[in-house]
Amino acid sequence: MSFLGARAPGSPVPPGALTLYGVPYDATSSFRRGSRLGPEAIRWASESIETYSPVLDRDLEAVPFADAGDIAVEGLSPAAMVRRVRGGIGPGLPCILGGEHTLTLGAVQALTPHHPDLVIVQWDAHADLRDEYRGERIGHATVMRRLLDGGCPVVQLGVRAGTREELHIAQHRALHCSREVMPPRGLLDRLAGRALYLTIDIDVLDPGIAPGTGNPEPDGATYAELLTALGSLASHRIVGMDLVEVSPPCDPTGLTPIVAASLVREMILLFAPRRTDPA
Ligand SMILES: [Mn+2]
Repeated sequence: MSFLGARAPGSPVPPGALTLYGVPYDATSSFRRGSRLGPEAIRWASESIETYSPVLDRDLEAVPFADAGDIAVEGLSPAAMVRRVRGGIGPGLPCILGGEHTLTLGAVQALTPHHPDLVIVQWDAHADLRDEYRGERIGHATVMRRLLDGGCPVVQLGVRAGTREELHIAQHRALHCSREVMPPRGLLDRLAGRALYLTIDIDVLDPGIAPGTGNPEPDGATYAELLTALGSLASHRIVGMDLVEVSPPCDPTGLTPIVAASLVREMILLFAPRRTDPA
């Protein structure tokens, strides 16, 4: 099954088109697993929503994009999964459906050779800045620390949970870290022209909207707040993005994959090259 509106498998898309990938992996999830089922649930839920976004006044029908299916990661160690993701991303604008947050490492490693000035913009309830977690250095709780240690500038938005040490590191080493989901004006100006990778942990949203995630935190953002924040980067240079930590079994109502599918639609409509764009 492909995401709503994706070109049929095998049919050509223009060079540079957005391509969706699933990474069904949750081996390091610490509390409630199930995000390996996220990509398929998001694709399935996408059938229940419209291709048209009234907020953006744009339609997926006008955006040529592909769904490359899932990257085969079952049974791999976290390090091997990261390598598989790094090798599995082709040309064009990747948009990855998780799966646990660890996959962001592989995506960023695939992009940095082409975009050495890459900046990570993260929406997440958690800082994910631990040096290690349960003896592992590669995992969903350490992913942003590995990126930071690797020299990637990181912007953190919507962060409202972490250890004292993590939040200290965020304040001193991140380009920006705030509880707010909206990037401040000055930061938007600083990011203009830079290659940006957007990573959205679904838990940045309030658990009342998106309970289906491994580590829900109260007092999160509304859907509209997140959408407005994403929209603030609509004119920036986005070279990759992901939506992670959707864990369908944690949400018996089935709401979370539908919210996630809506969000993916808006991400595509905001950031994918459009057919009407001048060549
Ligand atoms: Mn998180």
